[in-house]
Amino acid sequence: MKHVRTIIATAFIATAVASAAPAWAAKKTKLDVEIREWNITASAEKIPAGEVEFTVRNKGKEVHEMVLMMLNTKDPVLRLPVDKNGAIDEKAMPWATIVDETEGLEPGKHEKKVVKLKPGRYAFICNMVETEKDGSIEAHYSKGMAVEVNVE
Ligand SMILES: [Cu+2]
Repeated sequence: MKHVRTIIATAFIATAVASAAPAWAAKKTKLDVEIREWNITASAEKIPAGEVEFTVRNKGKEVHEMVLMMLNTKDPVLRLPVDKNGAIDEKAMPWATIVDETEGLEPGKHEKKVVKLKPGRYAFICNMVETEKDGSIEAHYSKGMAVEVNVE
């Protein structure tokens, strides 16, 4: 009888510990994302699912933005469908879901965000479109501003 009681007590403790600190919430993954003309780099290609604290730094000379999207396509991140300007139409992209967005990040500035990510393929993209003095249209995405990060 004594033996059975010990087993029940141990099981109860194990359950209490597990619910207080589930493994996926125990640690926050940190990811550094640097944006500049004309690329984006991330400090890791693969990160674990769960809470991710990412810091976006504008290391360039122009204003940039950062759109974090989950991809439902196998297309390479620099070969996603674009509109006539070479930008991604964020209102018509059945192949992706926006997770987070940082707009108008000035040169030298940074922004920190915390998101919860489930496993999948993600892309950090600068989708800014500017009209130059000569009237030409510059789409930052088409100039190379995207990077892939896989969440496992
Ligand atoms: Cu940009």
